[in-house]
Amino acid sequence: MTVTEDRTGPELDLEAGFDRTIGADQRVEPRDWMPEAYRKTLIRQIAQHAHSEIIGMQPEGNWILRAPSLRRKAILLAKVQDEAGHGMYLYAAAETLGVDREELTEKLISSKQKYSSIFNYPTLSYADIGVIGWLVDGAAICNQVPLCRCSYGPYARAMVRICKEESFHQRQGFELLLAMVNGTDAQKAMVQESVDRWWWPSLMMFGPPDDDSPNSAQSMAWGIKRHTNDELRQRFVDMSVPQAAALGVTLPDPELVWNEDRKSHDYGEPDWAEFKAVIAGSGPANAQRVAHRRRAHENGAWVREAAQAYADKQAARAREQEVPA
Ligand code: BYC
Repeated sequence: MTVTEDRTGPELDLEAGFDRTIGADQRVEPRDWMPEAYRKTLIRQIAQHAHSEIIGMQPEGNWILRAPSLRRKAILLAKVQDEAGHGMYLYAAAETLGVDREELTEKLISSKQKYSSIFNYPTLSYADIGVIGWLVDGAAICNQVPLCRCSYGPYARAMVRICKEESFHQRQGFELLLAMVNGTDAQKAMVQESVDRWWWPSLMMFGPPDDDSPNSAQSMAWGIKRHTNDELRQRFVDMSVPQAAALGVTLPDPELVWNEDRKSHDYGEPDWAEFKAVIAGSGPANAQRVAHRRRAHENGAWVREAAQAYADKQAARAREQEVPA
């Protein structure tokens, strides 16, 4: 249902109903009335999330043909396919808010909508496959588990399945790294070099610091986000430190230290100027990622046209077979 922000008597009732749903921590469903700003915020976040899954296939897809064994290739193929599936669930969730997937794809390939900053960094070695699983999927899990309790039903339900798959992704990354750090000195060095490159961009996945996050307060009030960016970043740091120790790798932050008072780790400040540049389109791989996605979309035009022609033909046949009343 399309609504205007011009509030009349009945609309105030609708708004009170929406507020009650949020206040009682219940789910908002597609047919329920919702404020236009809530709908827009969800479309923005879910579309960015869907785009991230789809663009996120590229850095890892880059290594499918170079995976060192059949087993590693099968794992990587399955993971990249899962990411395509996540993108599909999320586009479907966005469509329940009244937008069309085609329209969202257009916005992605014309850079009018964002996707996660992390996928604008290149995958330079096979260790990156392990580190993406460990750190990038690990960060995604920290960020996304609370989204299973998001106030918008279709997004929350999509996240339940996505999170189950993400946790496998994280484990396969850690398992790959464990094999590499127990391998040759060259393999160990490859893992450390990769961790050095991905640590800071992984911290940036959680978004800007809370005092520079324009959307957090409203999204938290609406129950879309359940924790602030800094809270989740802290959770990720605390989770990663013992895992790094288990792998025998060093996290590239000289300020990283346990703080007994806070019962958490203190850590250094990510380079927020770099983050801003990456989300503004000037990261190392932005142009390549978007161009690749645009090309894939254009190359797929004939498939969409063929599917449409087939659907039209089926519909025409069904009409012909209809017995007149
Ligand atoms: N990258 O007010 P803020 C995956 C933007 S896929 C780019 O804090 P919000 C995976 C933000 O959009 C992982 N942009 O925003 C896939 C906003 O700009 P606009 C994707 C970012 O929405 C394949 C502005 O900065 N995960 O895991 O309250 C393989 C101000 O920020 C980023 C999701 O999408 C960023 N990192 O909070 C492996 C999770 N951070 O839109 C793994 C769902 C911020 O106003 N999304 N921006 O122009 C969220 O949880 C939230 O949207 C965010 C940002 C925490 C990301």
